[in-house]
Amino acid sequence: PSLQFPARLNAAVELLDRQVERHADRPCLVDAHGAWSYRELRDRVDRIAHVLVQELGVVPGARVLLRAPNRSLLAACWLAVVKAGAIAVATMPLLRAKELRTVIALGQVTHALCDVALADELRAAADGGPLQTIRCFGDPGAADGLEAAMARHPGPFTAVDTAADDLCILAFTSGTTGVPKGTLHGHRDVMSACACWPPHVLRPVADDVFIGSPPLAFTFGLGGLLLFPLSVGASSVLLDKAAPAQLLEGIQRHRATVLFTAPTSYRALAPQAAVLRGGPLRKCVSAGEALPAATRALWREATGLELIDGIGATELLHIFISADEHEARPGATGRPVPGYRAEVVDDAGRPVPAGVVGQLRVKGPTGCRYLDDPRQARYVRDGWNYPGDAYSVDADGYFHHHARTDDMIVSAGYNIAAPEVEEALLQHPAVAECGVAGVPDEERGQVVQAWVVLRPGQPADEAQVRALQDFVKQTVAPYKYPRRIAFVAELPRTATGKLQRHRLAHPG
Ligand code: 3UK
Repeated sequence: PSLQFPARLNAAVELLDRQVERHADRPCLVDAHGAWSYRELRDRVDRIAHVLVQELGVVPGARVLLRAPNRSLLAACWLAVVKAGAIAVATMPLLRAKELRTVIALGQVTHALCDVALADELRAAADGGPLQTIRCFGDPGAADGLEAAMARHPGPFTAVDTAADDLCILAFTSGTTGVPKGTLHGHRDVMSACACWPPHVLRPVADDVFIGSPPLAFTFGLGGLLLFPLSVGASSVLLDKAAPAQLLEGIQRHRATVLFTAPTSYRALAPQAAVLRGGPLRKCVSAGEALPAATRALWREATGLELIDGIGATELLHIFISADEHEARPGATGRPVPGYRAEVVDDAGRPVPAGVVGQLRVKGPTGCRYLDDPRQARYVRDGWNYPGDAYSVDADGYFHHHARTDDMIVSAGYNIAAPEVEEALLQHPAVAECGVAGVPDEERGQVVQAWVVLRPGQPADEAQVRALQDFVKQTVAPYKYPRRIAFVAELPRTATGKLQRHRLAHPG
């Protein structure tokens, strides 16, 4: 990919203003409040940018927190912050005051644009910290709201003249374990992400209609539902709620062609997804967690579509190993995306032979700087990012995910990857969802335990336990079978929908 960008670069200008020059009246964003063309989105963005600069005193480099469910106005706020040369700190709607307080303090956040329905938690979090100015939206009648302020500022906003490496994103990792890391990205990173995975793997066109579940505050959603559709002049449907039922309804109603969601969501959708067969939906992207081969098969059987798997990370902005629908191999994530190098190395940093499990490391145009963090030295070495995953590479150069490094169970001297045991259980028809983790054991150090959500009507009894254990023993090496199984109603997940395996044994 060509990754040559001018020294002065503003991602909002590249992604939005350039498209307005080409197709001002094409559909751009759709949400529950209506549809905006590219021209209409730019009009909203420019009004918000005026409000930020003239009324709220936002200066280049200021950190502006954003907090709302997915909707067009949130996307406009994000673009306005970037156009004004400031740094967007988008936060997951599910975050509570305690977590927001950490984001505000670590990120030195001074301003916020917030959905009025989510403002109480933010006000509580702001108390006593650097965040001085909160402007709410979502209540168009409010005299002091963002919409009223936007009405006072018609007319174009001249983008702040930013350097390509000026920062525009501060994003926090999902933190399946431990304190989230703050990752920083610049305007060039945003444009590089748009130049690598989308044209080489997804290959979207201007007529595509994007839809999906990840929040815009998660860079998976930011790329998939805003940056990538804008970069090709396509349109995007933003759902404020994207549980399987709403997602399925949205795909049909808006005739979506490109879908972004996580493996658990594909698994939950699959039983009703046959209605999509033969329809306009043509590309389905799975990321955020390892894609079990069983889920890939369920989706193919229901819809006739082969999932596009890709591993991305907040610190790398978006997907860096992936395979398109023609090159996909069950059980593998794919190969490095053009523009990226990926390797699997041992503890001394030496590449391991084919088939051997080691640490994944990645180098590419979107590798990040971290917000001041003592862990920086562990996660970035010699320009390589170490996202914390155990991988192997096969003879054809396909990368196979084994586990997050924290999700390796060591039992009686064996290394057991929790996702591999989950994958085996998911092939059993009684299992809706499951999570696997190691629990302490006198004799073996750790033993494998599974927490299983059964499909409706399945008995949660001893016979079921034995049936599942036998099934795993026949599917993978018998020493990996879950010696303990607990039946539960739901599994602990992060705000981005990832399974928190460390919380399985210690809920709450
Ligand atoms: C895991 C995967 C196996 C992996 C993300 C797409 O998930 C994203 O970012 P996060 O910072 O988490 C990164 C970690 O998640 N992971 C993600 N995708 C896969 N594991 N197969 C996959 N396909 O442990 C990785 O280190 O929350 C995903 C785009 C942007 C993103 N930020």
